[in-house]
Amino acid sequence: MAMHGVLAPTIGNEADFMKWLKSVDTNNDGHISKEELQKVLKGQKFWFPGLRAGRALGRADLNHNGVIDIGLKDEVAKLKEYAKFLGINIPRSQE
Ligand SMILES: [Ca+2]
Repeated sequence: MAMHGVLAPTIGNEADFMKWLKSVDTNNDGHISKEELQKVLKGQKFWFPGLRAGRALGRADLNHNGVIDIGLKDEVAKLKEYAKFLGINIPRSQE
C-alpha cells in the first residue's frame, strides 16, 4: 500500500475504532446516525459530507434501520471499511 507520509490517515486498532465510534455517537444512543457521521466528515474537511455520510450508511446499515448500530459487529466492520476507504482519521491511542 502506498503511504503518503504525514498525510497518511491513521486507522487505529479495533479498540481505537470503537472508542472513536463512541465519540461520534454524540447523543450516546448506541447508534451512529447520518447526521452524526456528517458532522465528523465536515469536521475533517471532507467534500460533500452529506453525500458521503449517506453512502457510508448505504454500505454499513445492513439491517436497514437507518443508523449504524454500534452493537452490531457486521455494521461496525462495514463502517470501518468505508472509513478506511475514505481516509477518515481515527485517533490512535498512545501506548
Ligand atoms: Ca443498522
